[in-house]
Amino acid sequence: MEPKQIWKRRWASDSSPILKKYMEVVCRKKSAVCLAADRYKMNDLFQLLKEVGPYIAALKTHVDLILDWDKDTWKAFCHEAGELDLLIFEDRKFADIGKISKKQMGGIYDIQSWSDLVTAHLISGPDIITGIQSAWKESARAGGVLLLAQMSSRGNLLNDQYTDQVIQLSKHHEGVFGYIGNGSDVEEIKKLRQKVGEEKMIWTPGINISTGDGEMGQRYGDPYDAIIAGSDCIIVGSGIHQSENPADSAKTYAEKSWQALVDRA
Ligand code: 6AU
Repeated sequence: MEPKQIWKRRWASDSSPILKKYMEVVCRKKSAVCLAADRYKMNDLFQLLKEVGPYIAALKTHVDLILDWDKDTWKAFCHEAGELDLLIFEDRKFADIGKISKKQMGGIYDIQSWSDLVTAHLISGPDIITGIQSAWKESARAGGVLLLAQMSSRGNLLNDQYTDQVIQLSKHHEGVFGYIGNGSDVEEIKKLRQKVGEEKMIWTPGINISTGDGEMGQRYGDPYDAIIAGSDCIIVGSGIHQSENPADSAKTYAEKSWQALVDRA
């Protein structure tokens, strides 16, 4: 199936190059899986990427979790990810004022030079989107912001009213790629899709084939159900990287995600 059949209005809208790139990668690889690569050593990350890379459409990093990080090794890692036809998504959860968030896209990690996507909270107001986008522009790169509209963790403070405000303030901003939604609850995803409409992405963490509660207040929902409810990408961490065979698990999540996209179309 082609992106335009799967995503209809999201494909047809005159959207950012990153949005189109994501939809094309998903169709090429038949996977709407983003791996949350929460490993802490470069060797472990290289190993995971090698095993799982063919079955995922995006790689989500927390660059500041890596104990032996250095610039050159990271550059090589990003190059390998690029060779595997992936989007690189730094889950930085920016939250400061626009000009500081712009600076935080640089700094030691220089996120603006290698990321395709980043996460941000809208708590400081919409200038954060402008700040992040201007950092990418300075690096002559295109990128997209995923705003946290909901969260998967127990007791989080992102209530319905907050979600509404995030969407109202940002829905028409071309620098916004889409929203993070709560993958552990199909009703929440459906509500979010209604509020967001058809033009922006919804990506959902809190996904595991073993649904229920995870560690430290994390909650999990089913991969297939999340996409049917309106998610465009399932973000899976421990379900893949802590399984006995990460490649087999990634393949299973990829198949479920693709089947759900086809069934939803
Ligand atoms: O599958 P897990 O629970 O091992 O990993 C989930 C990943 C982690 C979190 O930092 C991230 O998803 N996450 C996010 C994101 C992507 O922004 C938001 C949220 O509400 N819940 C959540 O778990 O790397």
